[in-house]
Amino acid sequence: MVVVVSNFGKKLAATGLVLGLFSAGLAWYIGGYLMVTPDSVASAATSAPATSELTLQTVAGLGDAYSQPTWVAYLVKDAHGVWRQSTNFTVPANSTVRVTVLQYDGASGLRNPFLARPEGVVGNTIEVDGKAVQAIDPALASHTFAIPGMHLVVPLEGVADDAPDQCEAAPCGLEKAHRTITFSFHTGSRGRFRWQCFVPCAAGFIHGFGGPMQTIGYMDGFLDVV
Ligand SMILES: [Cu+2]
Repeated sequence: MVVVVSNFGKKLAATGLVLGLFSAGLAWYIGGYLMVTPDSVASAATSAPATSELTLQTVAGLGDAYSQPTWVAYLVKDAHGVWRQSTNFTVPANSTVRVTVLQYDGASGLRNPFLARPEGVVGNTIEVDGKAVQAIDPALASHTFAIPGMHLVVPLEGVADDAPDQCEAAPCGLEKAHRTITFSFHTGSRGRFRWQCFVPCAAGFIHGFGGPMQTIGYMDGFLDVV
């Protein structure tokens, strides 16, 4: 009888320990992973009235594979010209934002070719390596910069697979193979808008839409219009 009680006590203690460890793990996952969002980086003011500049780059692999997974990601240049790992951007309300995307990643291709046509940008035109373009080949899309709530879609053409001098480590410098995509869009009243990539670019995930495609700081984030 005594033995039974003792065993029961041990089982209870073991169950309590497992539950405690599970709760601690869950708390760490929620607090340290799910609720962590990168700082917001403001677009840079320009001399033209009500205009600012946002400079981004997309890279094939961000992270050292130890402290962070090596994932496809966007980076943003801050006011001091330093590349930061953040996908939360702040831009002024009722203004024109001029965006430059330095695209260092290869093509994955769009599932929905409709998104290969820019939408919501000034003149319905984007510039790819200095050339005005009204649509790209959907198969050559590497990422999109899309803000559904603002009806903005910008497809980003990828670097050719055989391009020399491809970027291995982020942030990437201008000497590495890249495409330069520029466009402008107008902001309206204040608000927080979700933006995201729509190209299934998450290598190693089911249908290419897991991991970085659903994690703030990689392939999606927020545009705060203030
Ligand atoms: Cu992407």
